[in-house]
Amino acid sequence: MSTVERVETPPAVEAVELIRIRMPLVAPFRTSFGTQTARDALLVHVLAGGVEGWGECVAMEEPLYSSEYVDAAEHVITAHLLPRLWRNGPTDAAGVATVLEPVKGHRMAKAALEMAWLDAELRAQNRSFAQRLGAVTDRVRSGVSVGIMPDVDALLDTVQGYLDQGYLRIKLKIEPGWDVEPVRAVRQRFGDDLLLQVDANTAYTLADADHLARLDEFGLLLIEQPLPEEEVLAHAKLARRVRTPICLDESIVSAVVAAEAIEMGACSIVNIKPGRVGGYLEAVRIHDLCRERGVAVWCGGMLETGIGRAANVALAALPGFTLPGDTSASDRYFAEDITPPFVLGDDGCLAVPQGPGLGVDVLRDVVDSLATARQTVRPR
Ligand code: NPQ
Ligand code: MG
Repeated sequence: MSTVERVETPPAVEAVELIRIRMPLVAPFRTSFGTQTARDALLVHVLAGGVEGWGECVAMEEPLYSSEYVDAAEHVITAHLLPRLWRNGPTDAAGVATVLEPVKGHRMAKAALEMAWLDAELRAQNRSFAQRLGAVTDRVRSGVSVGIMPDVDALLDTVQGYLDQGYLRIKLKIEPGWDVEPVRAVRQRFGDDLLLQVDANTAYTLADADHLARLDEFGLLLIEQPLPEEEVLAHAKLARRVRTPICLDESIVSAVVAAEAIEMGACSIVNIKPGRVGGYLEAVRIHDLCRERGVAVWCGGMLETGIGRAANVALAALPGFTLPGDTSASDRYFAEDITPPFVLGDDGCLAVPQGPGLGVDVLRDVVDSLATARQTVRPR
């Protein structure tokens, strides 16, 4: 058979295993929406014509970051998304989002399926995520997200520890009552050259504009998602009242919203999280449109296991990712990961996996030891 212009029939997915795992965090992680001590993750394992693929759903145990949560994601996958995919017949990874388009929202659930389909497809084609997404580098600069601490001394010790490890950028989680003082303390202790930014996870209102402008004197790279998810226009109004660049996270749920937010002047930087926007392919579209408009992007993090981390690192290797991401090493969060761990290099970078698909081996015995529930879904 000729290989020229051959239209390959995508491999039919014959089974989808949904595995819930509980991974303890190395330390509690406090944000403006709560304190997390463990990661309850949902893994998607697809089997298709002798190849396998892995996906990870980034929804949290509780709907505190966004409206999605892991039990709901698992339910919509089994009750709505997989039945649509089975009914449609075999589709390639690029077609998953199209088939699932009639279902509103549930982007983290959709992203997990598309990711598993992509991994299977790429493993079959002997191509990497990095190649498929358009990576232009084999190492990505890494930052770290630092939780709200009991006091400033504990914060300074924690930041010192991360800088000793080689992280290139520090992001402080903030909330009303924990903002100007910790930022001032970190700036004073570590100097003006430290790449420093803050993330409020929607904890403020537009009435706090004058207070947030007090952060201007500290030369922050950006302030991330100060206002509620739906308040895109309010971010544009805030942007005219502070000098620190506004970066959106929670608000950016699609390429369409990203384009509108930029046009409105609501953000000059975008945090790209593939789960939040419905998958890696939509994430690439957001990267592309931001790049066309001169808007810097960086790769966010959702405390991914090595599966999601591998794909994030591949994405962060695209040319528009000009700021260090929350692509931290595995040991920032977990003592034991379900893949060989991502380790921070002496240059403060993580290596982009180059093997087929995600390019990481899933340690099945570790997955099994952490599993709290599992089910296998087949077409019927
Ligand atoms: C953010 N991530 O950028 C998120 C928020 C976040 C690295 O700061 C469990 C699962 C706990 C997902 C805590 C970082 C979490 C989580 C925070 C996501 O806004
Ligand atoms: Mg954020």
